[in-house]
Formats: sequence, C-alpha cells, structure tokens
Amino acid sequence: MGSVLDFLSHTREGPRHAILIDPADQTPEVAANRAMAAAHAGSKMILVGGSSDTDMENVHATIVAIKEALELVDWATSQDAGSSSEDLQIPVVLFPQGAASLSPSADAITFMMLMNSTDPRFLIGEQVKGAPYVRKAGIEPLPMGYLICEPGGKAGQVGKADLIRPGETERVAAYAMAAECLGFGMFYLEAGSGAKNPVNANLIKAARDACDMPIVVGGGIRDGKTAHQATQAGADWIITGNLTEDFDEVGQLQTVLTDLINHIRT
Ligand code: 1GP
Repeated sequence: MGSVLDFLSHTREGPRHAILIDPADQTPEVAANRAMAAAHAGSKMILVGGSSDTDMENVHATIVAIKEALELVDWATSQDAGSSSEDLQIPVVLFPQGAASLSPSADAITFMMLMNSTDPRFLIGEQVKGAPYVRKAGIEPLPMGYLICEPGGKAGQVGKADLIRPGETERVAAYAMAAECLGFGMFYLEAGSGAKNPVNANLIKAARDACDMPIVVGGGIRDGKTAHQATQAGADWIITGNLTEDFDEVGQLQTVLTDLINHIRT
C-alpha cells in the first residue's frame, strides 16, 4: 500500500465514507465481518479505535482480523475485470484513545492533537508517549487536527474538550487555520459517537473555507440525508460508527451502508 495520507487527500472521486470499529464493542470476528460488508458497500477506509476500554490486545486482534478479511475482498475484487487499483485500497487505520491502544499491523495511525482539549495529555502528552512505538513499528502517521463540537459525547468528556458550539464559525475557522499552519494533513470535526445532533453544517463550511486539508466529519451520522448535508457543507470524509454496530446481519449492514454512500456521492 502506498502513502495512506496521499490516498486520503486525493478527493478526485468526491467525498468518501469510512466506518469506525470500536474493539471494545465487538469481537474481532464480528468486526471483520462488518469491515467486509463496508468494503462491499463502497467504504474506503476502516478506522479502529474508541474513547475507552481499548488496549493493545483488543486493538491488535481486531486490526489483524479486519486486515485478513479485507485481503479476501481485495482478492475477489482483483478477479473482477472492471476493477481498478483504487478499488483495492482500503487502509485499516488506528484512531486511538491514546498511546496504550496501538497495533503494529495497522496501515496508518491518525496521529492527532485534540486541539480544543484543556488537558496537555491530549494536546501533546499521549503523542510523545506513542511516537517511539509508531516509529519502531513503521506505522504511517497521519498528522491530524481533531476538534470536538457539541454535544461531544464520551470523546468530549474523556478528552476534556472545551466544546465548539454551533454558532462558533470563526473559532472553527481559526482552529482549521492553526491546524494547517502546524502542518497537519487532515482536520477532523467530531460531534461525539452517538451524538443526537451531528456537527453543524455551518461549522463544516467554516472549516472548509479556512483550509485546504481534507475535512473529516463524524458523530451522530446515521442516514444518507445527514451524510449528504455534511458533504454539501464541505466534508471530504464521512465517518459512521454506531450505525455499523446496529446491524449484526452482514447483508443488512451492506444494504444500509450502500444507501448512505449513494447519498454521499450524489
Ligand atoms: C467518529 O464518533 C464518530 O468520529 C462516530 O460517531 O458512532 O455516532 O457514528 P457515531
């Protein structure tokens, strides 16, 4: 696999979708089945992580199971005469709660600063702890500014975020500019897993207008219409977590994700 950051940044084909798998919520086998359903539906990245109860063991086992499953999907896709190499590239990316939940088998890691945290641990502390591991394991770091908006959920609480309110467009724009000035390659607007309201469209637009980085949006997105509103406002990547975990039946999950991805593309 080439550079994951290059892959994430090239937005030629329009906005894309990724699922978030939380190793604390499912066995590696279930995670692998869900990842396969997502790949068949057209998702382009699998994020693995959660805000609590993840550790080296459950994260690594989940990453390995997903990668093995995706190899089968790759093989099947490569047999299809109409496929391109782009179709084959679904990176499995760590989205860690901290330095204690990593795996050397990941294709990349969102190496992020929770920019509106009030705790130095999430601004630079965990990054310093995790960097030697990331370097030794040779995992590609994806430098990312991560900003938590209201309602924020568990990520907001655990990360001690000074949440962005829906009207704070100038504040978001300033964070996006700061992220770009710091050299980050992506900017993530988070409403918190299971959020009742997703990130406000005006906030997404403010970030879009303020920087050239790929903008990732997640939290509370459960249907195609909400996903479409986010991409219309400027999101390049839509992340869904809970939606993926709502379906145990793989065929049903694939159908739901296919519909959501169709909305993202329109
Ligand atoms: C990832 O927190 C999101 O950024 C996932 O949110 O679980 O609400 O989709 P959901």
